[in-house]
Amino acid sequence: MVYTVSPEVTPAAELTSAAARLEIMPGVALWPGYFDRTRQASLVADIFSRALDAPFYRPLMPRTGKPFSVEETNFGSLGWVSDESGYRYEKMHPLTGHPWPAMPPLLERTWFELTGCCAGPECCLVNLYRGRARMGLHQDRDEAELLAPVLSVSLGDDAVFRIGCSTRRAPSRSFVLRSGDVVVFGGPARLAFHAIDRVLEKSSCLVPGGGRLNLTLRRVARFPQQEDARPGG
Ligand code: MD6
Ligand code: FE
Repeated sequence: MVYTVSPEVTPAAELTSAAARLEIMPGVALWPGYFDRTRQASLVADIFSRALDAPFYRPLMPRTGKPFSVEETNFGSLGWVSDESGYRYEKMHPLTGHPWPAMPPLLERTWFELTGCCAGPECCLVNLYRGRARMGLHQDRDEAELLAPVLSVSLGDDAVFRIGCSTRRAPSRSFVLRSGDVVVFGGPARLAFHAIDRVLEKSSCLVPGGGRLNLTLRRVARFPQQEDARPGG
């Protein structure tokens, strides 16, 4: 199946301040300022309120057990976790033992608008970057459904996002992700290595206490068998 980030999908006017869709490279689309300032502020408030039941924590690296510099939590039926035994999806928060809070409806709606998928994401990973936190070069590859793209929303401080291709040492390119930006990547870029090399501290005052939030929405389980559950279907 040939995957495309559907160009005919235009965001609902009431959700957005800008509808421009830029193709960064094949399979990687960026909507700069997709969420306006009001939506950004309400998303941040919503995230911290949901996180009262699922506190941010520092996951541990597989094998070494070294803590991430980023703090994380999740929303949705499955959360992405990491510890000495590896990366995986779990139904419960590792510290509270409770199910993750529900996915914010605005994010779920954005998923359907921008990905063209008919099946929703089970996971919203929330990354909180404070101080000099960063994220090393990685692939998102713990999902069973690699036909589904990954959608990410940036809030707060600007960050330098680097993306290459599916081999770690291939050349990469960098661009700045700003508050309100949405990135969707899939198809030929679904397994591209990517990183947050640095966050430009105090470039925004959106996040209480400073820093940057990133929300990464992922479809984890295989799509239902109908053709129309697939991207662009
Ligand atoms: C971040 N983002 O922006 C980390 N992964 O903080 C990701 O790791 C990411 O932005 C898959 C797709 C889009 C992303
Ligand atoms: Fe990622």
